Amino acid sequence: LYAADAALAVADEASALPEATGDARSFRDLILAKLTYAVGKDPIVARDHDWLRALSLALRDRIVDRWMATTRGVYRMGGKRVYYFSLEFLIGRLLKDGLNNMGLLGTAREALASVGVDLDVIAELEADAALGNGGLGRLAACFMESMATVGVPAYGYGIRYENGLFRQNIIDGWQTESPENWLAYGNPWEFPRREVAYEIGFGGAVEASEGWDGSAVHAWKPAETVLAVAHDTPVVGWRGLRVNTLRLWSARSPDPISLDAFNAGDHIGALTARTKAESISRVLYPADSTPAGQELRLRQEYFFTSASLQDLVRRHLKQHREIRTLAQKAAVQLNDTHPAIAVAELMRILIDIHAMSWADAFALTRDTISYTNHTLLPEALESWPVPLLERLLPRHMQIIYAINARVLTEARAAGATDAMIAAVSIIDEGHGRRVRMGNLAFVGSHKVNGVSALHSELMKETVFRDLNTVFPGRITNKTNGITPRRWLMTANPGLAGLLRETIGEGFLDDAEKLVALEPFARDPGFQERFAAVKHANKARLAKTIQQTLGLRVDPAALFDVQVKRMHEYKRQLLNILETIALYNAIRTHPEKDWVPRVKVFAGKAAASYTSAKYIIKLINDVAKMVNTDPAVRNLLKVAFLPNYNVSLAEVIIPAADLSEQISTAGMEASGTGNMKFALNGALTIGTLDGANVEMRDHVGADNIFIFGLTAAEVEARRAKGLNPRANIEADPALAEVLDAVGSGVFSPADPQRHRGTVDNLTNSDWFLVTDDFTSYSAMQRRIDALWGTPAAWREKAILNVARMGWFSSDRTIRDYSDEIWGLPTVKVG
Ligand code: F55
Repeated sequence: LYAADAALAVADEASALPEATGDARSFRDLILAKLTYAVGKDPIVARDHDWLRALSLALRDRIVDRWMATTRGVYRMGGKRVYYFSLEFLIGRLLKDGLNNMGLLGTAREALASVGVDLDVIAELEADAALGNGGLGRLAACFMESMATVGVPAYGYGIRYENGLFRQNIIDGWQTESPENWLAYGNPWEFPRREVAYEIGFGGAVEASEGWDGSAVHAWKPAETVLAVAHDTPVVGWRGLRVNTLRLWSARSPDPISLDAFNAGDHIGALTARTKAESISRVLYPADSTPAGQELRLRQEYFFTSASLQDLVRRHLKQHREIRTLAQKAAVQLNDTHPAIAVAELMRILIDIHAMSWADAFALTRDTISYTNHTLLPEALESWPVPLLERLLPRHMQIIYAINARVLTEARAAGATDAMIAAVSIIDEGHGRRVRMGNLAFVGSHKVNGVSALHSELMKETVFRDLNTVFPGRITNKTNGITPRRWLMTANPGLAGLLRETIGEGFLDDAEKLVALEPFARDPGFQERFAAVKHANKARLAKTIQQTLGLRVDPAALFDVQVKRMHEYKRQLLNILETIALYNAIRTHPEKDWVPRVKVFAGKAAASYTSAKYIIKLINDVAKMVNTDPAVRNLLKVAFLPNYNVSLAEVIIPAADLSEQISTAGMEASGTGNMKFALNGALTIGTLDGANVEMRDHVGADNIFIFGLTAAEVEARRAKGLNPRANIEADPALAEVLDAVGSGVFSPADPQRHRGTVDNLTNSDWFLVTDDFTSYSAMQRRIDALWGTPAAWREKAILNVARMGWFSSDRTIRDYSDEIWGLPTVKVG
């Protein structure tokens, strides 16, 4: 008898607990064994955290069986593997998603209930792994799950940050940041691999000598070395059929302590080398679109890129013996330019270590690597000062110059003008000499992709125009997607259950089968049940709002939601200004039958992004006034929820009626939150930007609320000169709002507080808030009108769910596999 069984027998007598049956019984026994022998707790005294750990370890055992089977199978097949290089993996919690994919959600619930533990309560205690900033990091996490699902053998490579994205606190309406400590209770999902460690060099010099055939041989002698140690996390695909690996690198010092210094009494100095080395994997940069210019960031980029390339080359040689076949067996996908130094590092490995010729090495590098771009904003394109690269990575700088010389010669031969040469060059001569990482990634890749149809077209016209001329056909589009396992099944079990009852199980394996729902869109009985699920999700969010903000909101109101990173181009400001206009209108026209609305906001601003922080403060200032104004009669509430992360998104998104996707057209590369909302039955108010354009094509123009200038119109207006004053003059409601904000109506204790925000809008308005305000406001009133006809609203919402299947990241991954990686995929299920 297990000690755990004995303890349980005692507990069982004390209270009448439901009996577990069948699978749940054996799973309960596994949980109890973990609790006893791995956690070291008697069930009688175990706390919630202990149960969470025990359950996670029990689930992990089941996953590991499949993991080894997958890994063995992949090895035996001898085929190609994908290596997804990303400085960010915004994975969130893994327990429920893992249970769901393993088909163990019900089993685990029953097993725990039989020992008096509530799965939902302990699942909430899991730390949210926030190893990313926003969409780019979350996309990497969705892709990992989809690659396991559709049978793409893949490794995700990144950094095991000790501190993920900062925790956001809202104090008196202002954002403050504090460190996030996701590893505080340990991490049950990871396996440290101390034996898998690589040396990563920095600094030093390059020694050139003559090889046996008279050619130059280069040996880089780094001045410093850091160790990269692997930590592996299994990534389970749908139905647990395949399990891939997320391998995150942790930095360690080769000499943990200087004993000489320590013995001489310098106890702190004895640790400085170690602290410096290990700082590389200490913290995620909260950069979000503007790259951090620090040396540490470049060290992070090279650290994980070099470790990952060393690892995959070692794996390749072990299995295939021959470096020349690398591109047939390995596809390296660069998630933005953060790992772009891979181009130079792989060249260095091939030339300096494997003695390959330049031409062969470059062909092999290009055939192996491909690159995804996530932004066109010029200020967001990564570049590094030449002197910094020269000092930190001298051999790579040589290689970059050599690549550049050949690319420019090729361009010249193809007829490039001086201006084109300057644009194609990896070295930017315009702003002090800098290495353009986008250009390096582009020339070192066989395919370069954007993340929505519009974005990929704009890439060809803007940042990569000349590179596209010199290398026609290299740019391709891969519209983003989201995993329906996490974003529908796990986050919205109520809707997933209703869909199953209505259209059967097919959509679970193939999200495009959601179209089977179309015939039910007008069915009153189905509409009722659909609305009931939404209502329950809204009641849950209302509870969260009450608990975190002490604000009561009515689940019957229209829940209007904008959650995403705080950024001027995403235009949370447009939303809050329109909210103020509505507030004014409700007070001036109390007789009208206003639609009760709850405006929900959440999102982090980069710590140094002052204007974004002022927008957060403005939202909170407005909330304070609106939420307590009796004249509003509860028709309008404003809630800013602190610390937006994946776990909070899982509560907010299923509860939304209206999804705000209102970026200045041409500026949001794709968006992925837009897809999550629509899949969960929210209607979208949005501009023709990013993937909104394709969402309109799929759900139908009648089922999405598009307003505002197009990307071409935005460009034209900027070219001819913006005129915000004219826009303000033309719309009295807007003028009134700006007057109120600017004169301190919402900040009576500090009337000047929002002056800067208003002045910026009045004098420059780069993001065209005043240009789009009027059409946005008009569209909101049309939305009010539709809300008044629930059957019509519900029909549109249901059609959104039915038609969003194409935005599954399974489809995206199949597209990458077919058109970039050259890999087969399998049917799911
Ligand atoms: C993080 C660090 C730096 Cl240095 C630059 C950018 C980022 C970042 O987080 N970018 C990001 O999230 N970009 C987003 O990528 C999504 C996935 O492709 C897109 O949907 C979204 O439009 C884009 O803004």
